[in-house]
Amino acid sequence: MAELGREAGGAVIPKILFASEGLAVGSWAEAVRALRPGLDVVDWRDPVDPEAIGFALLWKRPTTGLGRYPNLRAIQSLGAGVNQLDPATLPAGVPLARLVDPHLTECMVDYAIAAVFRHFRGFDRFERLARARRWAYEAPPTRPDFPVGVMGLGKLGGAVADRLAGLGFPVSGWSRTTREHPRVTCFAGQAGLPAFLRGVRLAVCVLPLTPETEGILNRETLGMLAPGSHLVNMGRGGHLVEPDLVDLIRSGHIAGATLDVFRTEPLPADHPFYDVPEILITPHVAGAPNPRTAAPRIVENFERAMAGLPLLDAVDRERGY
Ligand code: NDP
Ligand code: OXD
Repeated sequence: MAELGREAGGAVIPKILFASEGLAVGSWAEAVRALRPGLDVVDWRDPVDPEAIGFALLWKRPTTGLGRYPNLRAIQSLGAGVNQLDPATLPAGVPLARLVDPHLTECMVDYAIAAVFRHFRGFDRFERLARARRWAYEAPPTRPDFPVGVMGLGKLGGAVADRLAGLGFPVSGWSRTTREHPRVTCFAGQAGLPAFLRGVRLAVCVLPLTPETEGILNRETLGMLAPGSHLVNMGRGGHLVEPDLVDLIRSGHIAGATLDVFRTEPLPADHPFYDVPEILITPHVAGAPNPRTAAPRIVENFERAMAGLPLLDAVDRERGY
């Protein structure tokens, strides 16, 4: 085993900078060191020689510019999404990777399944009826009559679509480029969006937020869903035009929504969503990375960056995801 902070040949191992709002460095440093004992993870607020930093782990905006680290070879997001990183603080030409973590994927799948079943079995409606002391029997629905559409068929959306299809729901999916999936009916691009939306009773959004997907859930697109449909947004708040959803719920076109992400987080206490009983608000909890399960990918990307190899799960900065 290499001496702490040095490779076997004596060369100093570059350090990993940790810059996050909301995540604490301790458990991440521990998880990385459990795999590579010589690897040092330092919080951005701690004193460090800027030249010693070779790799950065970021969640949300770093409050300090990364340009001051001349030997920075790569940036690894600690989230699957990267839109929360302020591009102005990311040095041009330094490769960026998003996080792929099996625990986070599983959490997202669990959240989607819970939300789909809540709407499918009418728990949202029964909860409101019971509060009004009303007993309204309905025969249980059948899964083949409840088509679900997943917007985004990447690492997370693909896993969600696959699991819902395995549960017996007819599942369709929408992506930017054409995808193929043995159990999912696939649609692609703006041209494929209307046909995708018209065929589903419940839409689950697991898209990245990019200039193309900003405001994609709006009066026009949600209006294409069949009357009485549901929406689950677990992508980003910027996907949804919030007043449009409220109007569509008030008009009865959308029966209910489960929302995990919002344009402003935390959702301000005076936000109109709190007054809409058909909306379930969860505080951006659908998925979160786990240091232990995420560390292998982080260490692999560190080693790739040091060897000058392309990162796994690299972000195309032009495309925005
Ligand atoms: P990926 O990059 O693996 O997949 C993105 C998918 O979205 C791809 O299928 C891509 O299409 C599709 N897409 C992108 N742009 C468009 C577009 N303009 N039109 C149609 N489809 C488009 O991302 P992940 O699955 O890992 O993550 C998805 C998002 O989930 C994150 O960016 C983040 O916003 C959100 N998220 C939310 C969490 C939460 O707790 N609520 C937790 C983690 C992530 P193509 O296949 O053609 O490239
Ligand atoms: C993510 C998130 O992008 O937690 O990983 O939202």
